[in-house]
Amino acid sequence: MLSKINFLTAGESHGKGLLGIIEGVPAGLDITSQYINFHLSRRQKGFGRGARMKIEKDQVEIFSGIRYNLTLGSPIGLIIKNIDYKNWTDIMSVEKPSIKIDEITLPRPGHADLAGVMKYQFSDIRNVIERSSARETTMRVALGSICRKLLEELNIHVASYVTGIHNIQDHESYNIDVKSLNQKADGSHLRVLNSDIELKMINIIKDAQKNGDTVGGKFQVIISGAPYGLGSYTSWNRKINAKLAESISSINAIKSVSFGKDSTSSSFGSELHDEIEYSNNQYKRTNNNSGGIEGGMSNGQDILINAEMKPLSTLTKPLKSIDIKTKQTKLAHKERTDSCAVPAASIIAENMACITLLDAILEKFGGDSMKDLKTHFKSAKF
Ligand code: EPS
Repeated sequence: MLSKINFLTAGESHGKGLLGIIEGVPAGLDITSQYINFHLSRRQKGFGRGARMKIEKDQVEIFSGIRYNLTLGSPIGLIIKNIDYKNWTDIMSVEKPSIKIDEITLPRPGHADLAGVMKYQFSDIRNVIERSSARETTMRVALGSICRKLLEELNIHVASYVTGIHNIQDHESYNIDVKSLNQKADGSHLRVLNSDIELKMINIIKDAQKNGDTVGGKFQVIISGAPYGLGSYTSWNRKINAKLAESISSINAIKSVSFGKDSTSSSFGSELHDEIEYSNNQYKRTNNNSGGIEGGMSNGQDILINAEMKPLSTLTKPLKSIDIKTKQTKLAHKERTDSCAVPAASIIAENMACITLLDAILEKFGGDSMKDLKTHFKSAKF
């Protein structure tokens, strides 16, 4: 549902690497590969990641669209190589390999495997595994970080932290500015703000690893500095909450997205809605249960997005499945995997939010260059 930004990624998990193109970023934005690499490294962290993250050191090559560190207004092309590709050259060969490669025929419950082979009429599940892997989100973070850099120039900041792992939940509310929040979360093994529960969470992940199992969790993305009126109530496909929900629920293993206060249906209306006050020529709200969005529009408060991630579906203690060749009951296919990727998902969600928010900013304010955009943005009522 984006209207001003267009982006596309390509690449298989164990192929040569990832390609990304983003179009619609105004000219004159200062961006370096170091900035993008910093955000790529944030996605690679988190307790519970598997051996793959020790192999990859994600580094971007800017292929096009940037000259002397400034965007040209043309499509920006990025490349990120897979270091692990050297171990997969036959399995992922573009040409038919000279040696026989065994097909994967045991779909993993919860993964894209079964629906994928049925849809594309494949006999080898490898064809599905490769693109349905969360490796692809590396490029989304790289493209999203370009949008983030632009938002930062407008004093809009995007952060995230983990609010739950398995059955351990963080019920605290934090009153920290968004920049410090990210620094604190980046310093934690699990992106949690409450160090009292971090060890319990780590132990749950360790137990799951020992049992060949995986765990999911929850996180919150927080956006500060968004002006009034991103999105619109006028049509179903212009609502900013719908656009953010679409972009964040597209992240692998995300099962739900909500805004503001959790479980709003159990509150009375009188308890939930944020009363309106006025002082110093500004409207103020007593609370932010709405998560900064009312009527499909940003309302000048921080935007709060909650998301829930299911436990990953590749299990080293696999579930029952059916061999798609013989139709015999067997245990599902085992792949190297992560036991928990909630911290990584929260970084990916930050970056998907950046892309979506930039689209909404460009829709409302427009501008071919950063100079134009900043002039239009300054005229906004906060
Ligand atoms: C993934 C399985 C693991 C993860 C991968 C996502 O990869 P591998 O099969 O190579 O061990 O590490 O995530 C990434 C590679 C990444 O960059 O996040 C899966 O099946 O989705």
